[in-house]
Amino acid sequence: MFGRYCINFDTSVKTNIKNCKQFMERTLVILKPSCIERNLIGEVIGRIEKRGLVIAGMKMIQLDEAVLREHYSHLVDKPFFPQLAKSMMACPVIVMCLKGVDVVRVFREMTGVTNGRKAAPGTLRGDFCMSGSLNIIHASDSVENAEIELARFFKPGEIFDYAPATLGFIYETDEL
Ligand code: FUP
Repeated sequence: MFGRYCINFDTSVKTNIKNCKQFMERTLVILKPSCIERNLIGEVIGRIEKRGLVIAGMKMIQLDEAVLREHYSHLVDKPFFPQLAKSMMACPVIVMCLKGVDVVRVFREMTGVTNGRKAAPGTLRGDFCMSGSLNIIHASDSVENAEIELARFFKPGEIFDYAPATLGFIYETDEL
């Protein structure tokens, strides 16, 4: 009787997940003070979960100027850097490691362009921001930078290698 409703779950999916290099792509996300202070944590995490991305690491930390000078080294000489650094230190932030197939590109697209006023509706910035600097999210812009940024914010052992049971319904086996 119940057999009729049993889902034919492919038991090889978990093995594929562990072994698949593609799946192991990771990205670093920061929920900025403008996200925390505006009570948008749940909105952002909800979209991450609903899209099917795996949260492999997550913690709250207080940023300081030294780490921001490193993280935004490409912007340190810009006139807006002091304001950017101040806004990033306004309260603790949440750093996350997300995993998924093509996750760097997928999450950049979910984030939207830098200026919230120009970000497309449907993106996180396009739905929740009106500012070019208070734009709620940081997302790594390349696979290479993602690994550098993850090493900056996470210690070994703070990122977990697990396979949520839902993955067999998020990806086909041959996508993993
Ligand atoms: P992004 O990858 O979209 O986060 O953008 P950038 O790395 O170019 O910029 C990092 C942060 O610097 C932005 F999120 C906001 C801030 N910024 C400004 O305040 N003014 C600018 O003109 C550009 C960036």
